[in-house]
Amino acid sequence: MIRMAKSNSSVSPEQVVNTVCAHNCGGRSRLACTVRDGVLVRVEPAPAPDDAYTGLCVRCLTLPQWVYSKERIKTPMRRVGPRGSGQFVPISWDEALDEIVDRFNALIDAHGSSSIAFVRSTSASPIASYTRLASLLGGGGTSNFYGGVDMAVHMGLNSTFGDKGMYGQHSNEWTDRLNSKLTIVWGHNPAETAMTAMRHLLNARDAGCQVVVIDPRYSATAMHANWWIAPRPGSDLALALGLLHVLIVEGLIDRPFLFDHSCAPFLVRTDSGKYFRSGDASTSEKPSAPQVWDLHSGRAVELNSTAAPALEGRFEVNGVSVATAFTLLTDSVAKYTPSHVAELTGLDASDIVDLARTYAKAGPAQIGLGYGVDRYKHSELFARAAAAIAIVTGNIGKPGAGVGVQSHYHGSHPARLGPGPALPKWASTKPVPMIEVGRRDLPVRAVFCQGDWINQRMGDMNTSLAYLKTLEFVVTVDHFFQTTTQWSDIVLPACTFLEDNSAARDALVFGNSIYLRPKVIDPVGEARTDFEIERDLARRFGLGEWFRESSEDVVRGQIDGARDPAFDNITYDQVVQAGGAIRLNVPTTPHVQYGNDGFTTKSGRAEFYIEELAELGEALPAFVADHEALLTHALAERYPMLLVQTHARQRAHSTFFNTAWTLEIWPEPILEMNPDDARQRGLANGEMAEAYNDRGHVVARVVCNPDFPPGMCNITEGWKQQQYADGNVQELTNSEINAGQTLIWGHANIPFFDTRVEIRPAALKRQGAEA
Ligand SMILES: Nc1nc2c(c(=O)[nH]1)N[C@H]1C(S)=C(S)[C@@H](COP(=O)(O)OP(=O)(O)OC[C@H]3O[C@@H](n4cnc5c(=O)[nH]c(N)nc54)[C@H](O)[C@@H]3O)O[C@H]1N2
Ligand SMILES: Nc1nc2c(c(=O)[nH]1)N[C@H]1C(S)=C(S)[C@@H](COP(=O)(O)OP(=O)(O)OC[C@H]3O[C@@H](n4cnc5c(=O)[nH]c(N)nc54)[C@H](O)[C@@H]3O)O[C@H]1N2
Ligand code: SF4
Ligand SMILES: [Mo]
Repeated sequence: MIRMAKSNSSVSPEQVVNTVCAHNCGGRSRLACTVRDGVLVRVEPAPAPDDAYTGLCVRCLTLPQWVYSKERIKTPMRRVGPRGSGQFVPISWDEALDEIVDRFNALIDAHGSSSIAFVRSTSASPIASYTRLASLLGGGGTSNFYGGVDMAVHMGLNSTFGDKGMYGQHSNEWTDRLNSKLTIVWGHNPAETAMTAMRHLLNARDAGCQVVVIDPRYSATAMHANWWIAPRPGSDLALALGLLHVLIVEGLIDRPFLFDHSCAPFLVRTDSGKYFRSGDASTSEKPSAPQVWDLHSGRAVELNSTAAPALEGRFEVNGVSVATAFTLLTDSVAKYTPSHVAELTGLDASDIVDLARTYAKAGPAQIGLGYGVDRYKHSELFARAAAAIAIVTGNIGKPGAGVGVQSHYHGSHPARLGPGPALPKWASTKPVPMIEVGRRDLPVRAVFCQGDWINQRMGDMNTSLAYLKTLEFVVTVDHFFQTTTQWSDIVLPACTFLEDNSAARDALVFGNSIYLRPKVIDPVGEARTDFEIERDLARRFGLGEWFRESSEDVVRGQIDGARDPAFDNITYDQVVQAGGAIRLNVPTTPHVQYGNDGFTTKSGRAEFYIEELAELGEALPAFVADHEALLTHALAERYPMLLVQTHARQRAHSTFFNTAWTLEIWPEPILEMNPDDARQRGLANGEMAEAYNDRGHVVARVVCNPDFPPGMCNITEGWKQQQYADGNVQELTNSEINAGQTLIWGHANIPFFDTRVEIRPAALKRQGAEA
């Protein structure tokens, strides 16, 4: 991480423009961009209104190489060879846009607007993601491929604490780490994936907070921990249940918190698993609040009519057997004794006991989740178990406590910008869960991709690719030729976040401030912004009336129209005058989630028990051992290696895949594994190997790492098709659909890491590789 350098703008004719990084590492770093004669020549950190949030990573020093890369798409292109051949010719913007409009209109006339689907990059501008156009097209809106990544952990947290939106924030502000006595960094590698937030963790550690990293790999973050705990991959749910077992058996629980803020005292019918309510026998009645057991009268009553609800116990009410939710939790974790969990996770039983005790006794303690624990089939159950650990110990709603994702912007003040431009009431899209694409019949015949969809967003790529080949028309808008462009009919050149013609491309909240993202340089080649492309297409579709504003107008509306008190007395003009960033109207103390506001669940309490999931046996977060990562899985014998795809320090996903400085350090995809695993397969460091399973294969160079756990290997996600010697890591990844997630949330997360492979020396050698 690089701290601020002094800008020399005052002594040279160069101009320094401050903007905010748009790459989806989530860091939102404020960048000071030096522009000389209209050319971006240097990127340094720009001061944030609160210095706690000043800083950037080394990747962004390479932005000039990124933005002026020779691989930039400079003009619109039309496919001329067979699909997939990569043969394109330049065409004019008018030709390209006309062709898209003609083809889309013909499909809409023949098959309706759901025959078109939109899909977007996570780095896209929040106000220019083609969502407005997608909602208006054909008078009924198009299909919308959504979901699939980073969602399981949020599903679990949202189910427990109340829905805060799919990427809702449950953790306290970053600077609150200093108030923690212990923090568990669980399945997260901020030293590489949240570089600007890592300092808050290190500051806390230096101030005496114990840092515990739970990761099967000795990660760059584990290096900095006081305690590194390495369970077998995919076994964290068992570990969390084991910790709950110890906490409950040893009485390391916060009874007042459980009584006042959780579902613990609610009675549950043991026949149906549903909450027991008044008039429970009659299912036709509108559900009222769950009842509790009154210890004084020995009856089931409304919660607010007793001063003595039971926390524990099994009872009979009118012939119905009931138990408190806490008793069901206690009983459900009874079998996760330290020794049983040791078998399931590969850990020492004494470490499990120690961790539970240390966490409960430390003082305010945090659990910071990453997305390494999001990419297994039952990750939402894991997140619910992790949340239950915080609930039973009362580690929520106070400084230094909390449980939530601690990546991306999670750790910012939860201030909300005002809404974007109004749309008519009928405007909407038809959601299609990404994970189901290619796996069920869809009405879609054409796809509009903002960014690289097939390489980046889809597991089990051969299934998705087969689907893509059935489509009649594919459009991709991107900065670079990448994997999906290869399969497209029309390719459009998009401006990067640095190029624009507008004073305010986006506004965003980060940390405790509001930032603008202005134009830094002119568009490269004939590139246009996504905002302009969406507007130009809309006009051609006869929808121009909904796209009258400039991006600056939209941003002004979002700031001046914000109803959040954090924006009181803050106007767009003031943010501009302040140089594009201003501190929000929020307290100077770090924000604490659930400190003042209650939970937004139906009961207003933290709900570790979810009655809707009783039919699947998941009302409590049970350990479901049916997923590919586990050694007990049927595929484990044939495919003994687990392949994860961590996020790479030198890229943000695929971004920077082609910058010279990052390639110098890490020029090609590597397959990292323990030297013993390599040796057993006749492989040595630096040799080319093939990882394969029933879904596909990839060829990559082996890097032997003695710190790597036996049985686990890694190829970082984000390499582009043209960088692989053969195959693609995404051919191997799993796309199994989770029923519980689908039942509650209507879609499932892609279990990218539930991927077993076997590895052998590659028959095919990369060109130029040593024999
Ligand atoms: N440099 C860089 N930063 C990024 C990104 C990027 O591409 N590059 N991407 C951004 C995005 S969108 C995301 S979602 C985040 C992801 O970033 P992270 O949340 O850090 O996720 P990963 O890198 O996927 O994995 C984190 C850690 O989980 C570990 N892990 C794997 N399996 C298990 C398991 O079963 N149990 C446990 N406890 N740990 C496990 C891995 O070994 C790894 O060290 O990073 C963001 N930041
Ligand atoms: N196997 C495996 N796959 C994964 C993951 C994993 O762990 N394992 N992680 C998943 C996760 S967590 C995430 S968040 C996704 C990220 O997936 P994406 O968001 O799709 O990844 P990016 O590489 O950021 O962007 C994809 C493409 O969009 C282009 N692009 C970037 N910005 C813009 C823009 O402003 N306009 C236009 N038109 N194009 C733009 C980029 O050049 C790039 O080609 O990847 C997922 N894929
Ligand atoms: S890639 Fe991430 S850490 Fe690096 S400058 Fe951009 S936002 Fe900051
Ligand atoms: Mo992500």
